[in-house]
Amino acid sequence: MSATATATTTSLASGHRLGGDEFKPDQTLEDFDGYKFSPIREAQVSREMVTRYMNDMLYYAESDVVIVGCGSAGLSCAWELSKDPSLKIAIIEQSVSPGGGCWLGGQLFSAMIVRKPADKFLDELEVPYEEKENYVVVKHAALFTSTILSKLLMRPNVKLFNATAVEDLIVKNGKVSGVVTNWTLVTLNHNTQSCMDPNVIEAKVVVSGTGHDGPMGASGVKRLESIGLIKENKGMLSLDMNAAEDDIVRYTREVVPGMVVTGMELAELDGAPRMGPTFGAMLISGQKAAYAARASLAR
Ligand code: AHZ
Repeated sequence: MSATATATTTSLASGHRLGGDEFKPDQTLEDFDGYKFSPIREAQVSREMVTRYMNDMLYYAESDVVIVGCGSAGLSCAWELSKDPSLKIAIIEQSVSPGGGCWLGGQLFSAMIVRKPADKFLDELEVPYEEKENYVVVKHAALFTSTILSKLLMRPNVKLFNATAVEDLIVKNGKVSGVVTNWTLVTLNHNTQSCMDPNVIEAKVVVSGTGHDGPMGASGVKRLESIGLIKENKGMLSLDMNAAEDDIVRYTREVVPGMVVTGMELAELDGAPRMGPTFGAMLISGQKAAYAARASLAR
């Protein structure tokens, strides 16, 4: 055994705390012998899952806010909105894994840079970081994403529908009034089948946070352009961290009645530069989008 491994074993055996739980030095491998689970019927498992999902679909068919895209901007918006327990918030994420680009800090590197004063948002979530003069460094972007996700999903007024894509918007009299959804695997296979109609969720406000252009990205503002509700998407500009982060927060707004846009989708709409791997603007744009959504709800 290496010197390092010995040192670790010693510190654990002397009662080192692991993830808040007390390490039990007297527990042994043999304690797992004969481990037996309580009995269950297969149909029971199925019913537990199906009833919950279907009840959620019934309940959220009319939501106060639908957030499209569960990246760092969408997540931050959902967190801010979820503080009001009277709001019913549905998050629609096309991927199986929520979090968008925020599982890594950039170019497959782990650390996440957040420029001040957005560190206050991390404080609120109790995400630890290393302090620098003008910015902070979270040791892994996944630490931010998993923390905000776990706190958000514990809130009773939030439902995440993942593996579900928003295919279109509901628009009535020039106001965005909800979204058209489908299982992502169905959305990806429309051209291989004859007809697979979607589902709908009505919403008083839609927040679109689908990121910059890509296979699904910027889908909200692209749809607004194709149905003539906005004139054009200017397209994301090349990288300038200092300009980009301030721009994204400044541009965060209700773009057309009933639809707020947040995060990098705004760079496509307004022709803002990209910022690359600095995340402060996503967090604060998400927060600001929550305030814009609340203002729209109050009208
Ligand atoms: O899967 C997408 C991702 O999780 C999801 N999404 C996109 N289209 C969707 C649709 N229906 C449902 N039609 C959809 N979900 O939206 C999420 C977007 O997350 P993101 O991390 O790509 O965007 P963001 O704006 O939250 O964060 C951008 C982070 C970036 S990109 C960047 C640069 O390129 O310079 N810099 C930063 C900080």
